[in-house]
Amino acid sequence: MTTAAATLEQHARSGPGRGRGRDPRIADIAARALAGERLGLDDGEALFATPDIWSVCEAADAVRTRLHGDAGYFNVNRHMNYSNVCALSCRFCEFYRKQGEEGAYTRDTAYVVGQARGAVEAGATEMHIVGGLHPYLPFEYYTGLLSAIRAAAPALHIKAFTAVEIVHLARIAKVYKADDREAGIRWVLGRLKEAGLGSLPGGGAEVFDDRVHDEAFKGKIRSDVWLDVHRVAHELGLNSNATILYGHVEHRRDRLVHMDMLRRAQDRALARLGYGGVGAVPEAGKGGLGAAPGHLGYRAEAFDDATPVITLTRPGVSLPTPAMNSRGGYFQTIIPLPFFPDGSDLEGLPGPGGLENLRTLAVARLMLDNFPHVKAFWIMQTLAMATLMMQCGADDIDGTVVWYDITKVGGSSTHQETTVADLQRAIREAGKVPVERDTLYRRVARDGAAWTTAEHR
Ligand code: V47
Repeated sequence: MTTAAATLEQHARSGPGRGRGRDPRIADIAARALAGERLGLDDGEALFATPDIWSVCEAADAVRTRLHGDAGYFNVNRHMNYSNVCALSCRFCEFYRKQGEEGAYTRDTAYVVGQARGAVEAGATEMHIVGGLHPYLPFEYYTGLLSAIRAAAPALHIKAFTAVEIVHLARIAKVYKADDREAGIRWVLGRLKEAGLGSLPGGGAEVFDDRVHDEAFKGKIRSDVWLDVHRVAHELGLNSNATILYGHVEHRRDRLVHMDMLRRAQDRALARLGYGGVGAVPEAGKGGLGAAPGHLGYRAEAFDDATPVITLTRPGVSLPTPAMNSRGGYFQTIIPLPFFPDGSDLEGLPGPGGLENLRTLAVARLMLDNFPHVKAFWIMQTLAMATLMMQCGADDIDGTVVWYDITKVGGSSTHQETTVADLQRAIREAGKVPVERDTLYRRVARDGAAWTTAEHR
C-alpha cells in the first residue's frame, strides 16, 4: 500500500480523530458522560489537552442531541445598550467611555421606547438591554426604562442588566450594605421585576478566579457576588443565563473551575424548584415532564406526544422544561464568549483561535450537565463558526441582534444584524432543524405579523 493510501485508510479508521487516531481517554470520558456520570475537573483537563478534538465535539454533540434532538434554537431579538458611560475602566473592555468623552452616549427613555416599538414592528420577542455602570443616573431611570417599555410593548420580553449592573444599582439606590449585600440585591431585583424585568442575561461573570479577576477585571464584582445576584434572581422566580469570557489571562483549569461553580449553583437552583435529587424526577405526563418509569429524563421542548422522551446527561437531575417557566428560577443557558483584544488594554494578547473556541464550547456542554442550553453567540463567534458549533454541543445561536456595541468582530460596526433566513440557513447547514424560541425557550408560532408561544404540557 502506498503511503497516501495508508494514510487515507488510517483516516477512515480513526473517524473524527482526523488521522491522529482516537484518544481512548476521550472515549472513556464520553461513555461516562453519556451514562450520566458528572465529569470531574481532571476529565475536563483531559478534554482540553487531547489532540483528538473531534471526539470531544462528537461527545458534546451526543449529549446535545439527547437533550434537544435535532432542534437548533434562535430568536428574533434586539440588543440595546442604554449607555456606554462606565465608572470602571476594565482592561479587557473596549466598550466603556467616560462621561463627556468622544463617543460617550446615554439614551433617554423616549429613545429606548422608540427602539422597543421598532423591535415589535420587526417581530422581535425579546429585548436584551445592558450598559456601563453609569455614575450619575438615578435608580428611577432604570425602573422608568422598564415600565415605559412594558407599557409600549407589553409582549416584548425584557432581558436586562448583568449582575454587575444590579450591584451598581443597589449602590446607586443606597441599599447596598457590605454586611448584608443580599438585602440590597433583593430590593433592586424586586423593584426591577415589578417594573417589567423578565430575566437576567449572563454577562459580567468573566472568569470566577481572584487572580484572573485582579489582572483583567479589577473593580468588577467577584464570583461570590455574581453568584449571589443570580441566586436571588432565581429565588424571585427569574430565569437567568451565565457566561464565561475566556482566552485572555486565565488558564484552562480556571475555566473548568468556573464551570464547576456554575453547575453547583445550578444544582442548588434546581433543588429549590424541587428537582435535583435521585427520586425527585416528577412522574411521566405531569407538569410537562415525560420521564418514563425507571428512565430519568424529560420530554423535549415540544408540543406533541410524538416527541421522544430524552435522557439527561446525569441521572437524578431533571431539567425544567418551558412549562415550568411559571415557576422560573434557574440558569437556562451557558454562553462561552471568546475574548477580543482589539481596542482593549489587553490588545497585546492574541485572543483564542477557532479550535480553542470549538473545544471550549464542547467542554462546556460536557461539564455543565445540568444546564439545559449552550449558546454559540454568533456575533462573537461569527455565523460560520456558530454553524460548526451546532455540531459540537451548541443548541442555540442567539438572534437577529441588529445593534451590538460591546465587541465588533473583524472591523464590523455597531450595526451587526442578521436575518431569520440567515439564522435558519446556518442551523440547517449544521444538519439541525431551526426552531424559533422566545427568551424562555418556548416555541414561537407565527401567523403573519402576529406571534404566540404555546405553554407546554
Ligand atoms: O459581560 C466584554 C463580554 C459580555 C469583551 O445572556 C467581551 O443571552 C469578548 O453577556 N471580548 C456581554 N467579550 C455579552 C453577554 C451576552 C451576550 C449574548 C447573549 C447573552 C445572554 C449574554 O461581553 C460582558 C463581557 O463578558 N465582553 N468585552 C471583549 N473585549
